[in-house]
Amino acid sequence: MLWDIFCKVIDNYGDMGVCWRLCTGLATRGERVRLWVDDASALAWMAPQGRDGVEVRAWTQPLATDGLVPGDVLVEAFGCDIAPEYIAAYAKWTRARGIKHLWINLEYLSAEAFVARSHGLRSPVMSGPGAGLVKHFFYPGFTPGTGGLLREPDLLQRQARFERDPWLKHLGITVNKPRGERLVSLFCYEPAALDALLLQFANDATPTRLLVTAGRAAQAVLTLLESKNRLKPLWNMHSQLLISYLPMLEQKQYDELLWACDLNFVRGEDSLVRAIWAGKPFVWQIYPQHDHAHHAKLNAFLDVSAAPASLRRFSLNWNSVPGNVPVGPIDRTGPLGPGSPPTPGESLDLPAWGASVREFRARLLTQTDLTRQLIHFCNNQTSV
Ligand code: TRH
Repeated sequence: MLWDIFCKVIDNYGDMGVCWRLCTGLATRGERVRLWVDDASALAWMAPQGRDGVEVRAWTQPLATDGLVPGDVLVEAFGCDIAPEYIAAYAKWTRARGIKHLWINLEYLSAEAFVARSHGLRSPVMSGPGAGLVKHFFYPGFTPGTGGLLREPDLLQRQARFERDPWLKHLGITVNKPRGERLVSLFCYEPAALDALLLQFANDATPTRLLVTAGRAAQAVLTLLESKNRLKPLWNMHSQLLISYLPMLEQKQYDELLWACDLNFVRGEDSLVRAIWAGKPFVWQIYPQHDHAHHAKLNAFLDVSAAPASLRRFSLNWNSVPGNVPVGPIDRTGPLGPGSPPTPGESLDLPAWGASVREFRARLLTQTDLTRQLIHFCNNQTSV
């Protein structure tokens, strides 16, 4: 089949990141894809080599549809409002040939209960150039009855072949093994608890090398360090925290970064899924929404992933969910009661966090991946 996938870049990298993974996943399974995107600039670092079977096209306004033969499947990523010119062309094309139309609305990922209820629902289009067509809602998810998660077929084999030391060397990162350095990746927005986290690492008995991803995470750390070093120059006096700044990585390299680290801080949507597949302890910063809808979404994820109590607390703090204290600085004595700062063992209990993510991952690996589910879903639709 030929797939037309529409993507509007709202902010950050997730819109592009998810769409690109879907495109390559479809191409891997022998499908042909056109990715229509209003701003393809991130692909220059995310996927500089492109991908056979995936054609990237500019989503111009208006969209030039002269001579365009529409695809078999139309995917609207994250309710991006597909160009009306394209919808008109698609409706005309499918009607003229009496062929079935397949219009998929790919939704955001959530662990909330509504996802399983809403996955696959039909929504007749009542007005505009697509009137008379039907959209299908496709919800990624973590439980049976949802659309599943993006996962490439050779993921486990690539992970098994991965060698951390040469990979780190290639990126110019040296880890002081005799010193027992812990490797931590940081991909975040501007969490209020960032200051406390840096302090926690600086005071920890285990030294930490923090690999800070390019963009907002690096900017947040640099801004903080500027004032920290000025106001409290001795905050990291034993150099227990060492910081390296990463360039923009290709998407595949970003995955490898997650495999290489002992602890990953991830954000948004796509890196969350990749952190699960990495099977390493991780902390998620959810994309903040103005109406605080992300609080329920975060709790639903912590529930479905059966996060240990210490990780749950740490995550709520990292996301500054009201009623919680920021992570660290560390109370090395007191029992952990409501509102008291986490003790170090509990706040960074990597063995427990690692065991829980591996268990969750094993459960998710039994699910059919999103791309296969989507192809199956489209093959089984009969409406014309
Ligand atoms: O960038 P994000 O915060 O994207 C967000 C979320 O998707 C959010 O749900 C959405 O509403 C908002 O965008 C618009 O985080 P996310 O989803 O993890 O996407 C990051 C992508 O960038 C992911 O595919 C990994 C990729 N990446 C690289 O390829 N190289 C890098 O160096 C880094 C740091 C990321």
